[in-house]
Amino acid sequence: MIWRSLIFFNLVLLGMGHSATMSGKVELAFSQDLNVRKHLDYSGVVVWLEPASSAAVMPAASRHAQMLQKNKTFSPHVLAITVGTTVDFPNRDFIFHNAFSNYNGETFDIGLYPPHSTKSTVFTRAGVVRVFCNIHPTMSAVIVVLKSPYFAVSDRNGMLKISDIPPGSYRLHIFHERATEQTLEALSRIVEVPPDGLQLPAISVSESGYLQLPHKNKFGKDYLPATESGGYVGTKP
Ligand SMILES: [Cu+2]
Repeated sequence: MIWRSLIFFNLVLLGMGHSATMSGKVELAFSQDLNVRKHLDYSGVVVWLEPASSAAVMPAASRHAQMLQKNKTFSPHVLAITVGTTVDFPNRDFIFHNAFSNYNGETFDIGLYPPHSTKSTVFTRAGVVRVFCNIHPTMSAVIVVLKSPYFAVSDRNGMLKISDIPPGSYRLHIFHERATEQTLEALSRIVEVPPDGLQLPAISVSESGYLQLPHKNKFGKDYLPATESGGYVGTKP
């Protein structure tokens, strides 16, 4: 009897329509990044939905994610997660790496760790976390920590898809690391997700007004030249 009620209850939940899908396509305009211009790489745009009414219940999403360190590159370069998610940073290189952030969002530092080991950190604050490696100035990544489980990151073609959305009214938000806050705010809008899903009109994200500044190491100082061999230890706070 209990089993029968449980099955019935689950069917009711399924019947409530947690199944709408929103698809879209983004492109990056006015980019100063040569790769974007030459290869039309539209990856790394984060799109997410927050219920327009604060009363709406947000289900818990996946609580574990991964950002690899491989070929002196963080992969993926842009990672979107929900608040409370643990991110593992496996080091798949033959050299030491670090990951830290001291810029807006959540600040963390997982220390210097050897090849083929891993370190993890939990992200408990919503916001944009810019991630760097304290010994390799060219390494950078972005972790976007969201309160909503309804998010997607665009692929190289700019395609994105968010599944299992309860139909309803949402505010759509967009983030891209090379777009200004004003640009991103102007792209935010209310969308209605009907039970049979939603195809967004194409979204163009302008990189106009973006200024790339060299970032500092974890002590807030400039990176030393050739820090590969022990520069980490030698860097004075
Ligand atoms: Cu590194």
